[in-house]
Formats: sequence, C-alpha cells, structure tokens
Amino acid sequence: MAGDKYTVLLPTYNEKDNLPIIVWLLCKYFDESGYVYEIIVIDDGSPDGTLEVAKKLQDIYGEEKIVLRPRAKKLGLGTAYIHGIKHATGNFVFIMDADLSHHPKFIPDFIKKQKEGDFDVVSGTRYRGDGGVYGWDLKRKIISRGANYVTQILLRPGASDLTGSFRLYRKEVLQKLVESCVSKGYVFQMEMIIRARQFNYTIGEVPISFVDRVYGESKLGGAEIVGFVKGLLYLFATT
Ligand SMILES: Nc1nc2c(ncn2[C@@H]2O[C@H](COP(=O)(O)OP(=O)(O)OP(=O)(O)O)[C@@H](O)[C@H]2O)c(=O)[nH]1
Ligand SMILES: [Mg+2]
Repeated sequence: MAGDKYTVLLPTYNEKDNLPIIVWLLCKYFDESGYVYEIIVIDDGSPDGTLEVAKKLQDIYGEEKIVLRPRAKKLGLGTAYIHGIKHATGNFVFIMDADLSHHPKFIPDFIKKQKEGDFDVVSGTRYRGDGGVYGWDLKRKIISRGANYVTQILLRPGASDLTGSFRLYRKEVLQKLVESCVSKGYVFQMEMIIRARQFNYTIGEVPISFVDRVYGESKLGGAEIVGFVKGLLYLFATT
C-alpha cells in the first residue's frame, strides 16, 4: 500500500560499537528500496555511552530518521518495546536486535512477504529455507534448537522459529501482543508468537541468517535457560 511507513524499534544496552553500523545498514537498505521509515533507539542508560553515539547519528541522518527515546536505567526488553511503540509513527513496526545478529539486508524480504500474504506478523526464521545460525558454539545451538523443538511439540505454534526476535508487525498487532505478554527475558519472543496464534493473527516467515553478536558480551546463562523452561511450562498450562 502506498503510504506505508516502517518504524524500527532498536533497544540498546551497551551497543556503542554496533549502533553506527546497524543504523548505516538500515538506512542503506531502506533508502535503496524506497520505503518510508524511522528508527527509534531506546537506550536504557548504557554505561558505555551508547546514547551519545545515538545523538551523533541523529545529527548525521536527521531527526525524522533517527528518533531517540531513552530511559534512565535498564528496565528490560519487553517494556522497551512498549515504550518505543508509543512513539512509533509507522503503521508497521520492525523489532530487531542492535548487536548485528540481525542483518538489515533482510528488511526488504520481510516487507515483500508481508505484502504477499497481507500478514499481521512476519517472523524471521533460522530454521527454514536458507535460514541459519553462525558463530554459536554447539551448546548454544543445542539450547536454541532444543527450546524450539520442545515448544513445537508442546504448543504447536505454527511458526518455525519461536525464540528469534527479528520480526515485522502491524503496529496495532504488536501493541496488543506486547500488552498481553507476561513473560520476561528469553521466553518473551516465544510468548509473542504463541499469543499471535492465540489471537488468530496471520504469520508469514522469512528465512534469515543469524550471526552471533560482533561486539559486546553474550548474556545467555543458566538463569536464562531456567527462566525459559518456566515460561514454557506456564504457557503450556495457560494457553
Ligand atoms: N533498551 C534495552 N535494550 C536491551 C536491554 N537488554 C538487552 N537489550 C538490547 O536488546 C537486544 C537483544 O539483546 P541481546 O543482549 O543481544 O540478547 P541475546 O541476543 O539474547 O544475547 P547475546 O548473546 O548477548 O547477543 C540488543 O540490541 C540489546 O542491546 C534492556 O534492558 N533495555
Ligand atoms: Mg544478541
């Protein structure tokens, strides 16, 4: 549809090295394909000075393209999305990580897929077609595969990648999903897609390659995994 606008929500916590690259790539792929867009950076008081970097980027690309909606401290991803949506002026919203795990080159694929089936949600998938994972050790691959596999069996969600977080939503759909999700942490992305199915939203999928974060430390540890299993059982019991 002419008149579509895409808002990218970029939550950041200590991403000062990644942010300039992801913003540059986003602008490149959006500009090349001619779509109207804005990028909302939601920085949670990163001690590494991510916000200062974001301000410089805003000077370079302009205030219509780069919107800053920082918060004073680290309040988590779920609420970062809620906070970001409030300021989104697009009728479609992308959510993606700012750590270069999600490559902006897939943005046009998401948009094409959305238009193809008039989908409510388009989910990037590492587990279909040309999708894949790069740079993870065996342990992390097994955890991710395992989490997806067990969830497929328990919840039959109708999407192949449940824990991924590179997705395109209609704005009002994202709003409704984020408000109805109760979980925090690693399980949150899975709950989003489970609820999407519960509300009978249509879901399209696009194969993506996922690359382990380039700069910065990974936070996946035992506590995340325990949290995931708890969240999964909760969803199994309640949906
Ligand atoms: N605003 C905000 N952003 C966050 C918060 N936690 C993580 N992020 C950002 O959310 C995105 C995903 O977080 P990651 O830390 O990459 O999570 P992950 O991919 O599961 O784990 P890694 O292995 O560390 O990459 C990144 O862009 C982070 O900078 C938070 O509390 N607030
Ligand atoms: Mg990451």
